Amino acid sequence: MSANIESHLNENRVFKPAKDFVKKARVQSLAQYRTMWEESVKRPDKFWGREAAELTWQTKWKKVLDWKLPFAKWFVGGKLNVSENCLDRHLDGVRRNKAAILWEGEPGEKRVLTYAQLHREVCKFANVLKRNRVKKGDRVLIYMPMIPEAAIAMLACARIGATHSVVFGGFSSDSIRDRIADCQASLVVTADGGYRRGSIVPLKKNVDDALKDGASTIRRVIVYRRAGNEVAMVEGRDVWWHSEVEQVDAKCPAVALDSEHPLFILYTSGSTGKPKGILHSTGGYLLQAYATCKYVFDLRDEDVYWCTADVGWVTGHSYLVYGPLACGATSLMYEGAPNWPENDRFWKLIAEYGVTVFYTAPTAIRSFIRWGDEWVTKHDLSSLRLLGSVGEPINPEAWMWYHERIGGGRCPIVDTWWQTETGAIMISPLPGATPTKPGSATLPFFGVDAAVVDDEGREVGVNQGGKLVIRGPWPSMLRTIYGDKTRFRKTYWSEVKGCYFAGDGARRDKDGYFWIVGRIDDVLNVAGHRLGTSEVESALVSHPAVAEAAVVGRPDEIKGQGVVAFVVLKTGATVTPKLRDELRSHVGHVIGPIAKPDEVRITEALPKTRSGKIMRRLLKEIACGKAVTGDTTTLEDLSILAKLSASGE
Ligand code: 7RM
Repeated sequence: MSANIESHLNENRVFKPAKDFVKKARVQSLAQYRTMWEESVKRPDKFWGREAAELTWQTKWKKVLDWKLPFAKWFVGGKLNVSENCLDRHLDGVRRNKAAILWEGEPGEKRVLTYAQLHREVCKFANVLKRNRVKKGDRVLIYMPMIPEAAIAMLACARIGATHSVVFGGFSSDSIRDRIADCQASLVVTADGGYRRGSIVPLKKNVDDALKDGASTIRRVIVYRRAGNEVAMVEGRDVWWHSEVEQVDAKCPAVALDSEHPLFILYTSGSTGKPKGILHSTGGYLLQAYATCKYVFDLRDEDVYWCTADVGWVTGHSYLVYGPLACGATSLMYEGAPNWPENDRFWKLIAEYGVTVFYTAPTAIRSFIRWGDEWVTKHDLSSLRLLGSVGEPINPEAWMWYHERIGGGRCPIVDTWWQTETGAIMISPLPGATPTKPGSATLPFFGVDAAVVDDEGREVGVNQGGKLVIRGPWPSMLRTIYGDKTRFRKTYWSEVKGCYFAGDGARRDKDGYFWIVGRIDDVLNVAGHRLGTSEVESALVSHPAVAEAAVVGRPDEIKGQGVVAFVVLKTGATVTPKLRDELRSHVGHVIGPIAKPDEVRITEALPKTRSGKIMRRLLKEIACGKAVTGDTTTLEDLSILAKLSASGE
């Protein structure tokens, strides 16, 4: 944490929003931002009430906020439907035949869905869900490639009040099985396969494997034909999307749902082995997804907006599907990898579709830098007017490259800090108002009272490191961990009294700007993906040869963090050259390829304190190839240190 703070402390460049950008922006000065922010925090009922009036409500709310720490209810008594807000309300005017989704498959196919067409497809699929006995409140698991049908399935659930849980297509069958068991889903929506770097990801097969022990709550699997790969259909359980859709009509009313009705559950890693089911609501969630799209991306009807996140992550939920559609925007969706068939696929897409607002992750930016500028300069990127970053701290070097090479020096960059739990952007510049500094997420969004505090909850001084907390509720906050209120309270609302804490460290500079350092708990951030160290550890110990494992992160130039595993084998297990690879693929199999350790170190023992706690600080230093420093007096067996340092082959 301290090393990171120091490297940022020398960063003092400031970039003011350009005059022509300011002229058209919704918020045009820092002073205007501050006035609005003051009101939003002091009078949330007034601020959010005004914003919420821009959405369509079937019944107006009676009270904006009901807060009994840690449980918030927003827009009490209000009724609305998310799919109606994303679709129906755009159909009466000029947006009716405007492109809602521009889609390109990895192999190169193109599709355009206007708001009217998307509405029709969503209504039909909502009727398919109903036909398959999905009712309001039921959970539906979605395991799809990046195709419009992923969004259609989500919106169809929202239309009838079913709660969806999207599982990222890169997760394994074990992950699917665990999530189904946790949320007791009754139906799965999937595809035969999806394209990634030229090969087909066997999605349906992974679903079959997840369901093969027969003990599942799943009654029905709906399969969309995308890649044409061969799949086995289980009689009585599996049906084709296409034949189902032929049997329903295209009218389906949007059910009026309580503002607090659960819209979705999204699983994310925490500091224990079991991912948490983060539960989001209807009214508050939609409102903040909408308001952040409006103010942070300053979206216009004429924009072509592109968020590169997968729908399986929260960024895909809020900024590929719900936020932009609620704004009536045109959103580009691309199925595949950035380096397929070549390293310039993203720049080709931007030039071809005239993308104006581009939102991606620092890890992607660092890969682009490594691939070389020649891939970028070949393409005309002059359509771009605004750039965004999310997922991890963006280092000033990557920020500057993004600004100069992609933004041509003219596009503001919005570095947006938020989490699966927060549902929507929490700290970010407003592009026409906030002067930016490379590497800083700058200032809190409206209604967000963020602070950096010490262990006792006292605000720390200028440029001092501490815990990032949010003082009080915000509309799109998680409502609970599905099925575990105790864990919800303990994880997020007990670390710092009266505040929300979700594991990041930060400092504020003399201008009050936030500089997020990254996780200070046992969660890693590998290429923008959250990964619990204990999740990887339990995957490792589920291998027959492993007795014990400890997993730590180490800095990685491209991925931000890499995974290093220290493994103690069971007596009798032999170290063969293949074992390290086998353990890596085992983790890939149990969790998904993103969790595969970069390095597996086989060791005789792990460094522990006398009370038996693994000394992760030592392991981190060893994993980074550093000399072990600091206090080792609590270490039980000092001879372990020498052996550990030698464990890297
Ligand atoms: C949206 C998302 C959340 C964690 C969070 C941080 C890190 C995300 C930034 C960032 C610094 C940013 N949800 N993080 N954005 N750190 N600056 N702009 O990523 O639940 O998957 O991850 O990601 O550590 O706690 S997430």
